[in-house]
Amino acid sequence: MSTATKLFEPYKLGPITLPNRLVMAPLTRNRALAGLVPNPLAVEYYGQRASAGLLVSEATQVSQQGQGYQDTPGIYSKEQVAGWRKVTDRVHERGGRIFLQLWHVGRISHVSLQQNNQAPVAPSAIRAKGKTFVGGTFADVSEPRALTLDEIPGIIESFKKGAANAMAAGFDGVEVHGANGYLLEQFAKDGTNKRTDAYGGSIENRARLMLEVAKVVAAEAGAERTGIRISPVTPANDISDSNPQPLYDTIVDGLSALKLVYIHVVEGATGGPRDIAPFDYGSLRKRFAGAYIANNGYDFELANKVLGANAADLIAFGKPFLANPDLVERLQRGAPLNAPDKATFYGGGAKGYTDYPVLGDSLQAAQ
Ligand code: 8OZ
Repeated sequence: MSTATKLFEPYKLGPITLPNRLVMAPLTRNRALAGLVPNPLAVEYYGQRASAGLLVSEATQVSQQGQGYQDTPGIYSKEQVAGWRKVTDRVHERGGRIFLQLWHVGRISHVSLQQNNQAPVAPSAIRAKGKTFVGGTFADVSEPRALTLDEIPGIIESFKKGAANAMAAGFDGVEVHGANGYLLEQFAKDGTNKRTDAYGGSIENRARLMLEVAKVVAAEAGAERTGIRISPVTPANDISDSNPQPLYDTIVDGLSALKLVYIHVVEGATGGPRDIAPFDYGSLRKRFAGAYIANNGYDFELANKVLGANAADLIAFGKPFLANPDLVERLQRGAPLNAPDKATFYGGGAKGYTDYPVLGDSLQAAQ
């Protein structure tokens, strides 16, 4: 336990000083209320976790079209902005910092979530093998339709508006969701993108939408307050690419040129094995001028090892933060961690959301 750790050292992320290197990863919780407005319980949930170096919100759709699961919050209506404002106020009162994750699911959706039961949109009309949670149950995702070239500016605009709304709601910055098989990754990877226009074919063309979105979001929020999440080799949501290394080398070169403040990299299969496919993450770190946030299956030991080797600047923890509001303190003290309860990850109320105990609680309970 006496191993030196950088985990609790401060880090300067653009204009913001983080008190430690722990990031709370974005976590989908499906508890938004009518109008897809953040639940008042979300105020408590994020506030409880304010000791993280940086919180990243759950994935938040930039438009109705961008929604793919029931009860996920949005950032496109006045009511949603007002709901998020309560979250950011609470996090700031508790001394924390929070970015909002901007999301468009693309083909990972269901007609019942779309305006007039229309088909979800995608780079190409290829249905994903997979399910989404909708109407209280798991259903096959719907057959998507291919976006026309003249619809693409509207997609970019929806991310721009989402970034403006997030900043109006008091977020410290935004993270573009470019990972886990959703729209921007569907354009980037060749298993889902069969287009023959400027957004398909070559690596440059497939990277185009992610980079154009990153550019407008950075112009809106400030590049020094804009990060992006990517997952070069994940198979999540039936995504695949025949040659991810040059694709992501190119994407990260583009992101570095845009001066984004961080890349948040899901290493391996999202929520699964880290070694699912060979990939040189060091190449991304070398190419990118800003911070490298490493994610996926990290524990205290691996975090120390990777920070110690200077292979990452920050480490994002998902399930450990979900189940341990005081994760920073627990790791500092070498205290045991609460186990996450899968049954309450998605949907529901306070149970499994705001009722995970902090260290003082368990001491009291033991007395
Ligand atoms: C779990 C369930 C639904 C969505 C992601 C936004 O994987 C998600 C997600 C995770 O990025």
